[in-house]
Amino acid sequence: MKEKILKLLKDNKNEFVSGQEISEQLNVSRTAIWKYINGLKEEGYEIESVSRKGHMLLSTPDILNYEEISEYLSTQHIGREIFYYDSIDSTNIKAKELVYNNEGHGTVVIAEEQTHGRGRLGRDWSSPNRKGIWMSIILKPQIEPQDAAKITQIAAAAVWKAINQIGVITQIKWPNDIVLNGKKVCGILTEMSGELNRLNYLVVGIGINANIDNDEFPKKILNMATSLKNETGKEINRRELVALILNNFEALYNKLINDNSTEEAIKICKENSALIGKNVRLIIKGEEKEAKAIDINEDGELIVKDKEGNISKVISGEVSVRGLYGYI
Ligand code: BTX
Repeated sequence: MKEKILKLLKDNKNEFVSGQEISEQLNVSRTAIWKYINGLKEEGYEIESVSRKGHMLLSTPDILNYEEISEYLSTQHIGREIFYYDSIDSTNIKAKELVYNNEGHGTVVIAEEQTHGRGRLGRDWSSPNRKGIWMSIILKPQIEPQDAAKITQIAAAAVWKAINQIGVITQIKWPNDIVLNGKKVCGILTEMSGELNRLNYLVVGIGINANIDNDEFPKKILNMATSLKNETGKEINRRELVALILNNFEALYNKLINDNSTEEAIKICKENSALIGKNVRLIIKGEEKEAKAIDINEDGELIVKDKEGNISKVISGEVSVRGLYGYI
């Protein structure tokens, strides 16, 4: 009911909607309306309530709940169920808990703040309150476990496309980062549960530094991290960006599931790669080796050429890639 009342107020933004009108349209008592309106006010919606005139929505808070995101959402399944939290340890951890409670394919977990945001290989992910997009998508695809890496490339392409749609051109640093002006604005953490030849589920965690100011980053990552706002000077509409990512993700994901095709996603990852054509350092289980990144294949693997001219594939799981002199 709260969503319906909010929609009615939104449809009549900056106009009063009388209690009677709400009551008649939504078949709800006046007392209940007050309760919902007060709830909305507590969430940060600015609503003017005047006796005999009714309620007028003046402004909506910058929050990432379903009501705010759905305005921009055009998906069928992904993000149609959103679990929204003010502050939790990690959206990936919560998503996995939800799977155990039978939450299904397409459910998305979003938090305004993560107290233990996680990166790959046990690393931390800094996730300050209301400054970024910290979300995880639950997927239950019928694919082989070894195809899970394709999903990370699909997510990277979806994020790249979404950021492009709001007018910012970034690069993709295989396998799981989006970079802007040589610094990281987004990281993706895909986790899976499965057996040897059966995948139970995947959780795709996406972290985007939307409106973080420089002094809000931990000092030790300032040389490699930035935010979209920092680089463009513009405040990012986080709810629109969330919806664009989910819209793009669903379209690219459906191509994999329905046509077994990663063509468009990989094309985006290749054409906007921060690595292809560059000499890179591959760090695999503490060991470093130098090679030139030459391609990304349709399975989402990086193709590299070493000094002797040997060509090999790099699979994303255990590898970190760095530029010869810095992060890229
Ligand atoms: P990664 O292992 O590639 O990157 C982690 C490294 O990036 C850290 O060790 C640190 O150096 C640096 N770093 C930490 N925080 C940030 C930041 N905000 N911006 C840029 N660099 C940073 C990348 O792992 C995958 C990150 C996924 C994060 C999402 S958020 C939603 C979901 N929930 C969760 O716990 N993780 C994912």
